[in-house]
Amino acid sequence: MIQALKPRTRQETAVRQPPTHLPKAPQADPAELAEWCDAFDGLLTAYGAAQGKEQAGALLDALLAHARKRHVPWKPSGNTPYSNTISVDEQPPYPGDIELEKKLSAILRWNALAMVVRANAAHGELGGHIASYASAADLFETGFNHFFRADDGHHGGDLVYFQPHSSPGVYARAFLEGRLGEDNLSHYRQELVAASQGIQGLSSYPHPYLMPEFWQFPTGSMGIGPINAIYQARFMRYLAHRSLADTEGRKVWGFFGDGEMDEPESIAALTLAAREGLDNCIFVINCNLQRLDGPVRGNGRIVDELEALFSGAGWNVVKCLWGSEWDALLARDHSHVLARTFAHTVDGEFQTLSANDGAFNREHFFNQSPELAALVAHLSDSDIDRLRRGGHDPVKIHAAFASAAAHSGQPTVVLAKTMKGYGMGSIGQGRMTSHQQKKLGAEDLLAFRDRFNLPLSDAQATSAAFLKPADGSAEMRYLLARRQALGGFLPARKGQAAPIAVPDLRATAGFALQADGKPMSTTMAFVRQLGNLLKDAELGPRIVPIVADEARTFGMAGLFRQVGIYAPFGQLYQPEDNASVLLYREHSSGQILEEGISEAGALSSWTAAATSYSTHGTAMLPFFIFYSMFGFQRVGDLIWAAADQRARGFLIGATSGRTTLGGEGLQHQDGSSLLSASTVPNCKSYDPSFAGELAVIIDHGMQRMLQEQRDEFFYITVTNESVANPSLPPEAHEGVIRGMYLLQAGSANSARRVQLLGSGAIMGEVLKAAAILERDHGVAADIWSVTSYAELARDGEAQLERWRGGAPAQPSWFAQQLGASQGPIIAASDYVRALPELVRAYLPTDANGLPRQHFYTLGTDGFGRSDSRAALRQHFAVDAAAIVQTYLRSQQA
Ligand SMILES: Cc1ncc(C[n+]2csc(CCOP(=O)(O)OP(=O)(O)O)c2C)c(N)n1
Repeated sequence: MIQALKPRTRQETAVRQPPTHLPKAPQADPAELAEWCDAFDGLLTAYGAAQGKEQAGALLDALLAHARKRHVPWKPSGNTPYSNTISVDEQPPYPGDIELEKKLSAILRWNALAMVVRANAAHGELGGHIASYASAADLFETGFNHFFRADDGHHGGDLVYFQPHSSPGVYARAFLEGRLGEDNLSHYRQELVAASQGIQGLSSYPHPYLMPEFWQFPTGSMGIGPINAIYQARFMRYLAHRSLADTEGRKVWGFFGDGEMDEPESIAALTLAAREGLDNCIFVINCNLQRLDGPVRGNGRIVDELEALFSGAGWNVVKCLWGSEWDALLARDHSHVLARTFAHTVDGEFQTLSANDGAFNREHFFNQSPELAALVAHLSDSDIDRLRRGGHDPVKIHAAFASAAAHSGQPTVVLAKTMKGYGMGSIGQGRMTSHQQKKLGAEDLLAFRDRFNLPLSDAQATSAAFLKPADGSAEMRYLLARRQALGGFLPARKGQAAPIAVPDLRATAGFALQADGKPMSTTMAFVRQLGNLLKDAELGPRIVPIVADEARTFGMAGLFRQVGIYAPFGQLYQPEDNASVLLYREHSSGQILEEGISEAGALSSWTAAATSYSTHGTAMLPFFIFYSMFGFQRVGDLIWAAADQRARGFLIGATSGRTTLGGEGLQHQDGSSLLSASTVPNCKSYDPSFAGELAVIIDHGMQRMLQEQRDEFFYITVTNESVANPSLPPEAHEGVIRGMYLLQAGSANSARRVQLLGSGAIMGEVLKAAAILERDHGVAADIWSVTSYAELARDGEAQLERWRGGAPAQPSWFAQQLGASQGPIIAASDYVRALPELVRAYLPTDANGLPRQHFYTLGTDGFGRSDSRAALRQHFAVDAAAIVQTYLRSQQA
């Protein structure tokens, strides 16, 4: 029994965040107050319904300004009353057939539940969720029936980010739409078994990688959906401002949980959305007040918290808290007793109320005061039970969505109050454990059937049979007609866009291929090549340079003038450096996305651009350049999601390696990003040493992504250390791409040989070590430039895989290159040893299958330090001396 709703101690009241916005005992003289209120009402009436409100608002603004002049320290609260934002008189007529929609949503609820129950009956460990969709169903359905536009060839379609664990509901709908069959639904979370039978199984959450014709946006990791959705909406504006795609009228809808809003990424970009006036972005937060373990804010009210947060960030907030059944009660609540009681009820109590029946609600909520009890005296307990929360009433949801969709100048958040596990009865609705509920017994299934009046026999219900109305039935005709009116089905993902011609490599990177020993860093070479690519008439406009406040660090300031920084409202000031060639130029059609200090934001922009070929049918080529340590380490999960979304683009990890960024120390020095990158299946990662190698890799990436339309992306590390760049002969190009090539052969006439493997920042030490070995020890050193241990290892694994499958053994590229070599192999890397260790399994072998040569790896394991490059390389034992020493010791072993 809850000790519900009794007067609180002062301390309790403080914890419960007493609302400041509600009518309470006036401090002012009542007569005086009444006069003020009369005058205010008079103003409203004098100007008529719509204009009256504007006038009243202007008056309040003016009064506030006046109060401030008089130093009255009062601020309006960030909260409005705990009621629906759209009043009954503002509510548009409902455009749908409520009864048919009710029947359809009952069927969808059932099929979503049946999918999870059946999967878990077959294999107890499969998991899945019922309670989340049960609470979100009406929100989704109102969207599907009345708002979500699909791509019909004219309107490009809305983009919907679905709450991941509510995906059974989306599958259930696709089943009724005829896009999925019973065989698919029966293989929910059984993708491998399904594939072995030639069936498309259903992925647990939205995964475009696994269901490439269905899901568009991966949302399974909480927080990724919200930040990606905002940057997607922003990217649509970017495309339009740059005249690359017509995104007018298209919306991004993001459906997220109230618990999910605790993730930092969920709220990281709220101010950006408001600042850029993204009225094409609508968030719908399903405030079922619960997360996995329990209440989101048991001792407070999440709706109030989110309202203050979003409105403070500059969003339009629409609250949808109470269903139509409350209208009459609220209309009669002249003394505001109901409003005051809501305001004193914390979410922990609202949850308990949702888990119990009408009698309980009467006793513990309405019977708190005689006045409140009187308000519901005419209602039976069942009537009280039927008082829905706003997020379960399509009429209220529709009003909220319509107002959100029509709102201009700001993004909108709809805060919809629901019940977790709605309709799941005593086992699921509002229970602490509802999130985990996935196995339902016969009684529970029958109760659910009865609760939603489903046309199922006992046998069908207890066997969790899927339910589909007959073709041509009123339900099916309605469902299909609604989608037809909105342009077709969604989600639906496209896999191709028109290819883009890649400019000739010699034209854009001749300087790098024919470097003739010129000193430059790979970062400089990258910026120069990018500058040239930007000038290409076809490809240039499709390039999206992205930085997170480090363009100057990487020598990219010249691009500010060349292509401009995207700023939706242009540049409203004359920049301080107006006369400079490196002028900071902002423009509404600027090309660079300057994201400020938000790698998460920049990565989200990159994802939107890198998937534009699919979402907008316009291929783009993003280059996000960042401190390599703040990529895979900092926003690795966003990169993983981009990989899932089949991103195509370049990530450029600059100032890379543990020792090139001398003075910056432990938190900046990266020894692991290439290792992380090697674990992302569709990411190809490279650590080039020279400008020519970099140029070939970029060209190769563009061919694969833009021409061949392969769903892969490239991570390339570049350094800020200027080195002498050899020219790159054409015959070396294949090796650069496949992971290694012979950079320099040691002298032919020496009996003693060593194979030195170098890459990226450490290549200079390898070259020095080779010179020392030749000069001081008479050892011929063959130098191999390893551009990618990850690609070498993948190739080695692919050969092994073929061999395991019965094909004759073939040496990997790594083994082929070193096959005829002599002497120990020593690899030195600016990354942890585990990176070069990736290739150990693929060493050239003798007749017994054992490695022919010793293989030693030197790397930068451990925390970085602030010191010079030379001191750091000595400290990590990756310098020339350490390489020479390793060789000499190998000869004593
Ligand atoms: C980054 C991350 N952390 C944890 C989880 C596991 N998880 C999945 S759903 C969930 C609770 C979600 O609560 P809420 O957002 O309120 O949604 P509801 O199911 O209540 O609608 C958690 C913790 C996850 N998917 N991603």
